[in-house]
Parts: sequence; C-alpha cells; structure tokens
Amino acid sequence: MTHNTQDGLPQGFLVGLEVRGAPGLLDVEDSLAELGLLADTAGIHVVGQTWQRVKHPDSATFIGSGKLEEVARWVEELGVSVVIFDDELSPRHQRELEKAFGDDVHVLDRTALILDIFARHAHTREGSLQVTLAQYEYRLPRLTRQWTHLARQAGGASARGGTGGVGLRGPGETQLETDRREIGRRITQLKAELENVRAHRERYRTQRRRTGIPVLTLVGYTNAGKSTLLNRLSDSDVYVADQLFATLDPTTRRVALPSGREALFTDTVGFIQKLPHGLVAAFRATLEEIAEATLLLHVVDASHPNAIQHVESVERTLVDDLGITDLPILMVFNKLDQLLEDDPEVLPYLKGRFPDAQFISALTGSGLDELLTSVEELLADQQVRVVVRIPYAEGALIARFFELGTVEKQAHGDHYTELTGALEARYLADYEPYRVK
Ligand SMILES: Nc1nc2c(ncn2[C@@H]2O[C@H](COP(=O)(O)OP(=O)(O)OP(=O)(O)O)[C@@H](O)[C@H]2O)c(=O)[nH]1
Ligand SMILES: [Mg+2]
Repeated sequence: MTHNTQDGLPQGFLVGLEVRGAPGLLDVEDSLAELGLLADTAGIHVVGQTWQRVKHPDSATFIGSGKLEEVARWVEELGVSVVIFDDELSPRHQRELEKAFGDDVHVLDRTALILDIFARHAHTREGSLQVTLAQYEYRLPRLTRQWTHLARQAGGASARGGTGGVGLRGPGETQLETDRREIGRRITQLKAELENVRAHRERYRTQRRRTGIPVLTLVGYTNAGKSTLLNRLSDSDVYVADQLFATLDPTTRRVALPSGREALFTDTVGFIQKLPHGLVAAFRATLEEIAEATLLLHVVDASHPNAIQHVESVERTLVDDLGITDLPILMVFNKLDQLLEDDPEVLPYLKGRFPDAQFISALTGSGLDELLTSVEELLADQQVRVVVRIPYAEGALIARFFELGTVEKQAHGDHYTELTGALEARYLADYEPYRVK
C-alpha cells in the first residue's frame, strides 16, 4: 500500500454526512468540495470522496457500518493515508474510526484540518498563541495511543510547511507523549501569555481610537478577495493566495478617501461555514476588533456558485458568534471580472437583491472609486452635526470631542467652551446635557 503520491503528498479521502431534517448551509456535495479545498491548502492530495444520508450519526463510528466498510475498501485500494470527515468528530468517533482503519491511517475532521491551516498561516505572536491554544484544547479530549504513535512517526517529516504531519503539527510532535496534566498546564500558560499580548494590543487600540480616524474592517468568507482589495486600495502587499485562510493576522493600512479624509482599512481572518467553536473562542480578541469598526465592508466572491450561502454564513458568524448586530455593513461583491465571464445572469440578480451593494473587481480595480465614494457617504451619514457648550470643569469631554469627532469651530464663553462640529451618533450620549443644537 502506498501512502504518498509521487510528489510526496499524503493521499486523502473525504467523507460527508447529511443528517435528515438538519440541513447544513451548503448541501453535502458543495460542503465536500470546500473540504477538498481545505485539504488542498493543508497539502493533502484528495483521491476520492463519498457521503451518506442518515437519520442521525452513528454513536460509535459516525457513519453507518456499511459505509465504513466501503470507505475501508477505498482506503485499501487507493492507498489512502488520511481519511477526512467533513464534520467535527467526537473523541469517541475519533477513537472508533482510528480503530476501524488501523494504525496506518490517520483520521482527521474539518476542525483539525482548519486548525492545521491556521497553524501554518499564523505569523504574529498572538496568532500563533491563539492557534496553539485552540489545538491543545481540541486535542486534550482526543489523546489516544494512536495519536502518540503517529506523532512519533510524523516527527521529523512534519517540519513547518512539510507534509505528512497534518493535524500533528505544532504542539503534536513533542507533547503527545506527555500526559494530560502537562497539556492542561500548557493551556493555562498559553492563556496567561495571551493575556499579556492582549493587554499590549489594548493599549495600541486605545491609542488608535484617540486619533478619531474611521476604521473600516473587511470581513467575508475565506478567499473572497479581502486582502487583494486592501492591497489595491493601499498599494501594499498583504499576502494573497488562492487558498483558504491565507490571512490570519489582522493588518491595517491607511487609505485616503476621495475628499482627502483618511480612513484605516483592516483586513482580518476569513470565515467559513462550520467554523470550529474552539477557534472562534481562541481568536476572540482578534475577532472582537471587528466590533470596533466604524463600518464593516462585507466582501463576497460574487463568482462563487455558493455566494449567497457564503453571505449567510458570514452574517451568522457575525451575529451568533461575535454578537455584532448594530454595526453598519456595506456589501461589496468582488471578482466581477470573473462573474461576467462565467454567468451574465448573476449580476442583475445580485443587484436586485442587494440594491445598496457595491460591485467591484479588486483584481482589475473596476468599481473602486465608486466604492470609496460610497464609503465616504456612509461615514458622513453616521456623523451628527452638533453645537455643544461644555463647562470648563468637564475638560475631559472637550478633549474627547477632539479625539472622536471633527471640530469645525471652537469658541470660549465665560464658563464653557463652545464646539461646533460632528460626532458619531454612538458617542453622543455624553454630550446631550450640553447640546445647544
Ligand atoms: N478574478 C478575480 N480574482 C480575484 C479578485 N480578487 C481576488 N481574487 C483572487 O482570489 C484569491 C483570494 O484572494 P485573497 O485576497 O487572498 O482573499 P481573502 O479574502 O483575503 O482570503 P483569506 O485571507 O483566505 O480569507 C486570490 O487568488 C486572488 O488573486 C478579483 O477581483 N477577480
Ligand atoms: Mg486574506
């Protein structure tokens, strides 16, 4: 049995499950196609796939026994070394499946795959800490003899970017032989380290808030073109790639709007359906920054056949996982160049369904001027024009107005400073008592 293709990549086989009455956002085949891209990005060569429709997952082996036999046959025939399940397996499923396929075959699920890709793509200290924490928490309940065994096997071969060690990278190699207590200790330690990094970042954020420059955060499904857009707008070179989760660490760039006013654009980690909860939890700090944006730009790959499902998946993540419900969002449909080539019907449909959206090609640059004009209009809408008379005793409020808003005129009365200018609605409350207009 051969486990690797000629180019040295491990051979993978994908398995999906559709539970009757509980449809996912994508149908099972589209979801498997996406899993295939994840596998690709993780350096696994996919040689086959299958799926099954069931009433509920089997409590021991996840898929039914007939399906299990079928997969085992494929594994044997095709020389598969990694079987990848499209849903998160419970520790018990993981154990039973490993037993069923034997020691030579590695059982992975979508979560492990995503964690692996994250581990490869995290470049900042905070990003790495967050991924490592998520990996430990994922593995702690799954420690089995096979893990240890495979970890030892994978040892040297799974150097960063190497192959063969998917799911075993990072903490896997050295730690699996130690006991759970040790991993528990590492988790505590990682959390403390993360707290430190976060405190540092919080100071930086406060500093940025003080500048009063609007922050526009690009959100969207992975591979939508967020980084390409940021690069186009700011003439920079954030890593762009046709793979999933190319960007993990937030990057911020200054961009001049048409009027000359400056704005900060932030590019951050992309979303995907079935985003593992542990990852969302570990990346909370990174994701929380999204909530601090003045305006969100929701970037969508309009040329993707599942574009609408992607939109829904991103909206669900924003609301359900991040609790973001009241931020203004501008929809930005990207890859128009590709869309027009592929299917001329889609554009009129999207325009009808999303009348306020912008349509662009980050690649060719078309639609970007209109996008920035629209961003500027939305920012202006958010600002409320006011005149306030603030007593000298409330000096801090005066200083804050300068930081958060735009001051057009400043005058001094006997006991107060009069400011004429504009302020975002969300900062108004403190100023209401002193408002004269
Ligand atoms: N045809 C076309 N391709 C584009 C366009 N914008 C981006 N792409 C391609 O789409 C792929 C993904 O682009 P990225 O900018 O890395 O996407 P992202 O949203 O940052 O993805 P993640 O960082 O993985 O979340 C790359 O291969 C880009 O070259 C576009 O307007 N047209
Ligand atoms: Mg990116």
